[in-house]
Formats: sequence, C-alpha cells, structure tokens
Amino acid sequence: MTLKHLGQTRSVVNPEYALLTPETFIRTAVAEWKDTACLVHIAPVIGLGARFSQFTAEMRAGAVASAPPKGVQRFVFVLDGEVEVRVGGDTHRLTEYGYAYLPAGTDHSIHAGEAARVSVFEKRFQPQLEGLPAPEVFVGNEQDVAGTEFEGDPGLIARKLLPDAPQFDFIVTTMSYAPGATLPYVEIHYMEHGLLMLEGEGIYRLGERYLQVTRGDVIWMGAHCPQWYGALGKTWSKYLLYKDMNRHPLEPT
Ligand code: UGY
Ligand code: MN
Repeated sequence: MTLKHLGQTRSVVNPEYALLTPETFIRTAVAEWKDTACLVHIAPVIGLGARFSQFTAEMRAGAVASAPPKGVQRFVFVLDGEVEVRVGGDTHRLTEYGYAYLPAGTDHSIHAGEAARVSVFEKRFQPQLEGLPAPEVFVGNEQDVAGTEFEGDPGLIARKLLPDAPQFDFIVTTMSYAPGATLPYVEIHYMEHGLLMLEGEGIYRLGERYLQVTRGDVIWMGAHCPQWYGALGKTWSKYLLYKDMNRHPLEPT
C-alpha cells in the first residue's frame, strides 16, 4: 500500500525516464477539451525533452473535444465508455479499446454522450523528406487486430494499431505478456516511448532500476533508456505503447 498521505509514491521522474503512478496524477483543463479533466502525463517539458505528449482525458457526459493546434497529429484510444469521432462527414463510434488516428490539419470533433475515458497521444507531424503523401485518418479496435509473436515467443504478442507505412512518423502498439513472459533482452534504442499499463502487473526495468508497475501506470522512456519488462501475477498483462518511427535520426522532430 502506498502511504500517499505521508508523502510516499511509486512515481519516479528523472532525465531519462519517468514512472508516473495514479496517486500523483493532477487534473487540469486543456482548451480543446470541453467538460473534460485532462491528466497530462508526458509533455516536451519533461526530462531531456519528449517530442510528443500523452494524456488521459476524462470526458464528462456531453463533453466535446476539437482538433489540436495546427501541425499536430492525434491518436485517441478508448479506455472506458464510448465516444464518437466526427471527421470529414463520417461518424466513427469507438467503444472500449477502439481507436482513431487523426492526421495533422484534420478538422474533427470527439463527442462523449455518456462519461468516457480516453488515452491520447499527440505529436507534431514530421513530413518525410521524399515528400510522401501525408497519412490518412485510420480507425480500428485493438481487439480486432491480429497479434504477432514478438521474437518468436508465443507468450509475448504485439499488435500494431497503425499501418506499418513510412508516411507515419510514430506507431502505437499493444504488447501482451503471459504471466512470466519477458522482453527477450534489455532494449536500448534512439526512439522514445510513452506507455500506459492497460492490464495486469509486472516489473519494468528502466535505466538501472527495477520498478513495480500495474494497471493505470504511465511510463515515459527517453531516447536510449535501457528498458525491459517481466510480467508477474496470474493473468496476462498488456500495455499501450507509443514509439516514434520512420524518420532519419539526424532530422529534427
Ligand atoms: O518495440 C519496442 O520498442 C518495444 N518492444 N519496447 C518496449 O516494449 N519497451
Ligand atoms: Mn522499446
């Protein structure tokens, strides 16, 4: 038990990574999200500077969100309840684990008839040097996405929620672990991550530390942060994972 009223927390923030646990979450208002409490977990002001933001939007019944600032892409993933995404004359109803990708400059709105909670990632779009066409609106549900074994392990299933195409400058996946399954080795890469624990629990190695993580926790991993996960408990664990992709490492993001 965390003795939060005595100043205890599992949260850790440093220049390379952050584990952010619910007892430290603060609700705030964000202009585009009406009747919504926003829990901004990750923003460029953190540590060595993330190039994206990650927040949870707690939408009250009747809440409406408008598009982010110019040049910014948005990915929304429904945690609880359902929302409607209205874009280009279409209405997409997203239920639990439903998601939508909205390219930069896409006029759209997100409506919650009843209270809903959504996880949001936003990133300023970095066009491809070759001038590929910009990515298009993409809608799906995580539960309909076929999984693939990560490095041949049937106990570790990756689901790519966005097309694996060079137009996209980030990808969002889910990683599902059987109890006892682990990442096969400590990963170190120049891409950064935002992570939300959706189900289950385990141990996350970040840098030199091994930290207990459970459903509802958020992690930021900066570029080159050593990372490894081992699933514990009796049920599968699953996390939602943002990663920048498909751009030259010398190009500014
Ligand atoms: O693909 C990845 O970067 C992923 N395996 N990383 C992670 O789960 N921390
Ligand atoms: Mn990784």
